Amino acid sequence: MKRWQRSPALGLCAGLALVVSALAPLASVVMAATANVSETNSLTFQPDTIVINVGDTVMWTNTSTGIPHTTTSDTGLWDSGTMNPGATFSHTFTAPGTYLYHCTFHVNLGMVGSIIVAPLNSNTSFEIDANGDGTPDGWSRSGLTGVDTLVNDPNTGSRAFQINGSSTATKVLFQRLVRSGSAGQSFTISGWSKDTGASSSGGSYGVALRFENTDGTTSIFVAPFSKSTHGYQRTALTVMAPKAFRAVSVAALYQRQTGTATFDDVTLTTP
Ligand SMILES: [Ca+2]
Ligand SMILES: [Ca+2]
Repeated sequence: MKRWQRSPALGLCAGLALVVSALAPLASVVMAATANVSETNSLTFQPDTIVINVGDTVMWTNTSTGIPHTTTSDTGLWDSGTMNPGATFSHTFTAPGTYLYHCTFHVNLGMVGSIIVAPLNSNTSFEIDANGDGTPDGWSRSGLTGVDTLVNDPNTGSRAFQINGSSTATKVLFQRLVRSGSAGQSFTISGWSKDTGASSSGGSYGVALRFENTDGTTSIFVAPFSKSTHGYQRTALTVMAPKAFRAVSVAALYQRQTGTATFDDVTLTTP
């Protein structure tokens, strides 16, 4: 396992964060993906269930030869109105969740569909610990000890992950995704944390994104939390990959700190 504390880039977090801030406005020119759904002669959406990422767009096209359709959100989020053959309608999804929809004309004949808008990583709210070992399933430890564990916390769901500061350790709960890409690709990291006793003179405290670059180097970016006692606060940062990469990790980071930090909803998405 690669160990975060050996990364030469980690000490440069503050500087990198400044660089990221300068780059962030460029993220808006990076195109998100578009997923296509057909409205068919057989009174179906094809495919009827799709999984996309935050920021992606779904485009519906009436591919039938003579049947009007609609794409209409069950909750009123969007409504195409009547779409004749050849017509298209698009909607961009900006928040994770499951979105159900239907065709107004044929809902009683079963013409329904669903869009699942997913973060890139899993178990983001730390709710799942099927083996009961105190580590949220799908997440890995670096620098953590037995005192760093899941705790009962109602921020989102019923669990959050608590890290106790150490003046000498870089403590990281991370999830690694084997996902390659090129320089300039954008990701957004976000998360929530509350803290008791963090020190302004301590190390980094935040949600981190780490690229394993194809040239063997690593690049680390941190969306910081306040280094002080505070209730739940949210942090988020959009980052452009500085180099071609072969994997990315998202992490809760508590480096050479005092006190206790509790993390929840640590997510990696495409903006
Ligand atoms: Ca939670
Ligand atoms: Ca577990």
